[in-house]
Amino acid sequence: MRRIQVIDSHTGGEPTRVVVGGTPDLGPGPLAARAKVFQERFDTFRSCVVNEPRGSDVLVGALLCEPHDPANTAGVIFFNNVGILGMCGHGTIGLAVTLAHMGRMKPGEHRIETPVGVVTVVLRDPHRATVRNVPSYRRHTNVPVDVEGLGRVMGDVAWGGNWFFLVKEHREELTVRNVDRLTDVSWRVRQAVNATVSEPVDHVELFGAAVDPTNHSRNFVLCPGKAYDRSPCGTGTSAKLACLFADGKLRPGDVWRQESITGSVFEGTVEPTGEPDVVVPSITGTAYLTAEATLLVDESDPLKDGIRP
Ligand code: PYC
Repeated sequence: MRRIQVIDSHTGGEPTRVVVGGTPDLGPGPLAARAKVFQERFDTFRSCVVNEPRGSDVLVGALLCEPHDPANTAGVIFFNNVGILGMCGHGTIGLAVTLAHMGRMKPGEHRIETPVGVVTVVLRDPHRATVRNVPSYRRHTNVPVDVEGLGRVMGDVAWGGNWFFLVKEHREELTVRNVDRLTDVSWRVRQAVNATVSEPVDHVELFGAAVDPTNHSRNFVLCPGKAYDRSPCGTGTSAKLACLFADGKLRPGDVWRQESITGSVFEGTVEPTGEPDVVVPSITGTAYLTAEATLLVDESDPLKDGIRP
């Protein structure tokens, strides 16, 4: 019987499963190189941890790694039901709260290595953290895509640690009871975007009016494996902040309150980098622990590696 130790949390409703023991040996080197080893040689481990019967489509895994630079607090490789994520904002907040619970992170500032660069996390209290993300920017503005059954949809292509297509104008109702339709629409938008632009866009965001008037906007975010983000999505909010900055609608010091489809909120701010329209976004959110567990992997189980969608 193989054993894998995990700690689960949720950040604004979106779950994170941090793998803290029983992890595969990815060898030394920067996180991007180790992520490649993880993808090429340990994809069954990924699927075993996050997919059914131990997980679900919505679960994001976080493989806790030794940092390449010992001055950094930790390294992490995020993954989901279909593969590896470049960065994950809600997952980094979940990781910080998990490391605090393990006694491995004290309140204050910490550097975390990811496959797409080093991010900073400030642990504010046992539940609240701010992630200073990788530099984020808009690549294309108002790209028209022809979506099957919907017609022409316009959106921006932006990087926030993952590639996003951000749609402001649509006729969809952004409510939880409408998620089946939102998922279907966003999936079709994603296919049209992938047939139009060269960036590997794998997340789609629909924006609308916030339900809570103290927030600036509500979003629905479709993740690469067709699950929707229960949180406002840290990398997706970063992409949004970059677009707002490029449009002159958000200045350094302004706080953007992004509401998710479930009503949870991330607060975002930007720091210009000096490069035209490139910002470093900071995302603040709250996470709570939900489980400490040992996953058991019986080598004789025909579904030991999980059910891949
Ligand atoms: O919070 O960045 C995020 C994220 C990406 C995918 C799911 N959540």
